[in-house]
Amino acid sequence: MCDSEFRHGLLRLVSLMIRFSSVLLGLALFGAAAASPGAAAETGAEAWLRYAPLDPKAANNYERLPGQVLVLGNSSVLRSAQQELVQGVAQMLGRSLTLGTGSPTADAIVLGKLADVHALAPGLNPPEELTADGYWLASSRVRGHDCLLIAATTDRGVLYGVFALLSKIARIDDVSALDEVRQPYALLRWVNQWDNLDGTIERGYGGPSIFFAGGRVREDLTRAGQYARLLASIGINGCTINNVNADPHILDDTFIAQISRIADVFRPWGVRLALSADLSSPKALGDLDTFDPLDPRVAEWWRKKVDAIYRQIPDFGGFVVKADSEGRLGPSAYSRTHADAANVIARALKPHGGVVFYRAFVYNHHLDWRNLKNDRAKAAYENFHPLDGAFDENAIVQIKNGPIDFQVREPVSPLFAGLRRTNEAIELQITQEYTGQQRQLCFLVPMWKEVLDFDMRIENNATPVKALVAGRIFHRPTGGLAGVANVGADANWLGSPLAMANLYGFGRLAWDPTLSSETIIEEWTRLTFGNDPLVVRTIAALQLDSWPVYESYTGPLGAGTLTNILGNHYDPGPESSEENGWGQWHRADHDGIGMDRTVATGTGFIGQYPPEVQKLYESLASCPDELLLFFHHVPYTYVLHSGKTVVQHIYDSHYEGAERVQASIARWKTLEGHVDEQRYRDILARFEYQAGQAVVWRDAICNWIYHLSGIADVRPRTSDLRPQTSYLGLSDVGP
Ligand code: GCV
Repeated sequence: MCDSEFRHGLLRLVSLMIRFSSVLLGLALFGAAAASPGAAAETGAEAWLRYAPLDPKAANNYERLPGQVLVLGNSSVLRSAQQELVQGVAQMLGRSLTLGTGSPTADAIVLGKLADVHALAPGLNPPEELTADGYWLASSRVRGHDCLLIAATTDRGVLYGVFALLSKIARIDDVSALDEVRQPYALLRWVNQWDNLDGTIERGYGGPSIFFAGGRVREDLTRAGQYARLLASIGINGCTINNVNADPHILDDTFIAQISRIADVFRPWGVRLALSADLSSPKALGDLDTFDPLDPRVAEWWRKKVDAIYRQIPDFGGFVVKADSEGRLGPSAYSRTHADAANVIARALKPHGGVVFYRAFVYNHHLDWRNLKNDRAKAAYENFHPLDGAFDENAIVQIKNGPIDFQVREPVSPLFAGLRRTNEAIELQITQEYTGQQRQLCFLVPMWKEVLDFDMRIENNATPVKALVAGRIFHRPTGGLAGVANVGADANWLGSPLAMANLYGFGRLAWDPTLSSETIIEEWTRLTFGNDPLVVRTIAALQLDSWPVYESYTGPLGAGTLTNILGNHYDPGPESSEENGWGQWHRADHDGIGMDRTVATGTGFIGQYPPEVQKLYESLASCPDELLLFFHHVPYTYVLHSGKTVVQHIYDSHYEGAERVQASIARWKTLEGHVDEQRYRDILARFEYQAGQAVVWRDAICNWIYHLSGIADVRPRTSDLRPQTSYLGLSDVGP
């Protein structure tokens, strides 16, 4: 054994001893807490709610945390808040909080709605007015005792405040003198699940459904309840549980009773259950001979159906609707508009406080690819902009972030600026359909930040997408963010431990889109892997690099993810985009590449943006390199702002991307002994697999572009990287 091996072995031994002794310490000190899921093998099931025991030095910071918890009021959400607090404090600090009632008899953590807090301490007021779901954390004297108040206007807000306090403790933040108000940026913060009733999940990569199996709601809904807890911890307040390609039978009367069981396990976490509905349901279920939204019988059908749902699920959130899209039936069957379709459902929901999210993902997938003026990107705006103002107040148009379909890089959808008298929500995709399907690392928060921060310059004013979707610019009654999550029954929810940063990040951005990617990933890493600075630094950096890295070997210069769009959306397959009606064209031929979407010579798509943005994209001089091929068709020899030709950029970025993934392996290996063995090995294997996949992509795309362009790489290169596609049976065969 050489010296360094010996030192390494010794270090590992010491680290194991430390971990062993802290386990013993944990067992001795924390009693029941040590048997908690957080102390068990790290499968990732607890995600960012591990509440791992703090080391004694860190725990000392919380010596003065009150030992009593007082809950003002009684509801299932408040009970969750109390239990969460007791569990978190026990696991992290090894202290058992005592439960009090009435008024504090010792220093206490006081949980309750502001009105109830005022009954105890009339003079106490937050520094700013609390809106729905916002909370106030404050250190204050109450009836002679030092108290930590967690107050809100709703029970749900109190629960959010408890999660915030526990997150601070887990990240060793100071909680000794708090006076902070946190308010959600947008009212509606939902996740969508694309679960089918047979238990499969469309574009799900984390195992089968936690809700359905064999055409029924699962008997055991433990995971569904745990999911709601995770969602609540990041401020998500609604969840649709079934695929937007909806099976009409979800609305069968007998099925609603089953679904109400899922609502029951969501309710204690303040998560409203919602459903995807098929617009043709009145006819498809055999009740009527039509689903024409303007037929009074159809309106009556929806009203009765919705009333029946609310009888069983009083806090039902509403519906998401996909219509006239990818073969789904829609209002066009009766020459009606999308507003007619949305409103017939919205009106049924209105008396109960429900909402309908109507998806703008409407396009013709039989477009004539030979017509260079055809452009799928134009579809959402063309369909919905003329209807601005025609949607009811509780209808929301749900718009995918980009005009195509969750590609690795797209400009923002111009429709965000095209609706001023209509509620909007942005749809982001947490499940990594086109971005590595959780087998490859791609932290999407930086991409989402770019979209949310993008300034549409409506009437030459600052009008960022985040403010538009929250309804802040045009003073809309509601709006928000929807994330397609698709968690499954795998222990770690999304099929990969590092991918959970995307779910966490979605929730944090929906709550506060002004948070930076760096802040979000640091929070997530500390909560998920602990506070070891090396671990935090390394994982945060790997995550922050991962989107540009993935883009560099899969989707250059805005051409779209050059994947097999007709099959698994995962392997390289640039030829599959062309010569079909799906409209994910990159128009690569022997002379050049890219879609001409200019007003001057192309499809005219750019004309859908407000003037300042049009100007930015229309001109080659100002169009950013990363979106060049989305907006322009150029010869391979076209010189980018970077000084490289397009073709050379494609070669270089693919080689660099593959090298950077290879380098991730070494970066990850620095964490051996700093991360629990189970997750260390799992993630290492994933990086090794990804390094192989990056080589597969590099070689496929470089060969393709060479054969198309006939222009050789100026640096003829070979690589010593070898594809490693055998990991965990994840070959290059897609889902
Ligand atoms: C649920 C893309 C996906 C489909 C998805 C669709 C949508 O086309 O590949 O699986 O369908 O988007 O968002 O409706």
